[in-house]
Amino acid sequence: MFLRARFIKSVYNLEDLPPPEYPEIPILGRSNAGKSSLINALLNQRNIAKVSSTPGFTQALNFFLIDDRFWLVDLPGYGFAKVPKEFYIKWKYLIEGYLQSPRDFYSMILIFDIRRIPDKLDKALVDFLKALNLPYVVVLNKIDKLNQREIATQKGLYEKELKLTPETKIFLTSCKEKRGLEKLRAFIEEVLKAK
Ligand SMILES: Nc1nc2c(ncn2[C@@H]2O[C@H](COP(=O)(O)OP(=O)(O)OP(=O)(O)O)[C@@H](O)[C@H]2O)c(=O)[nH]1
Ligand SMILES: [Mg+2]
Repeated sequence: MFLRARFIKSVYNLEDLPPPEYPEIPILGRSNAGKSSLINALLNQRNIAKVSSTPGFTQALNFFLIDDRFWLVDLPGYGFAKVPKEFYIKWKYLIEGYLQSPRDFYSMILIFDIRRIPDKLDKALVDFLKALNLPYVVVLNKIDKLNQREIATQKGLYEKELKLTPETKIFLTSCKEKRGLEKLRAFIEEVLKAK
């Protein structure tokens, strides 16, 4: 169980990244997938990370220090319609620059809305992480919206489309109904201890 979470800072430019003092677990995914909600759910806090039904809500890298042990980093999402191309280019520069910085990444958490079909942006993100050899786990969120059979089908689709290896850990969660979070917390504990 994580006990104490403290918001540290919002980073809009790579020059403003805090020195890599703690193990870092960034949360990546499409806009509206539930990145900010996942942080709140994991920490059992209502609104430490700001959640919004407006896609593109989180625009900075937001650092949260958990129990003086590690950082969870809430990232701005990609891929929502109706934004100028410059916005995506800026996102790409910030995120790619961050992921290529010499930091103490323990694992990425890649979160998806399980109802969606993975598209080329999702695939590009996974390919990027693979190319950099960055460790990641996959979270399929919003399972409250589907039945068991649909969940199994979508999970299979993600494995296939993102070319996930059998070793890739996949967590099924609902931030809304607080499901599947204990396993994800246990995984975080495990990576923190293993390194
Ligand atoms: N039904 C359901 N809705 C969820 C779940 N998780 C998040 N949501 C909703 O999805 C919307 C987006 O959630 P956010 O956590 O703001 O998403 P985000 O990935 O941080 O989005 P950006 O900051 O725009 O990148 C909000 O309306 C949430 O309430 C879930 O497990 N089930
Ligand atoms: Mg957000």
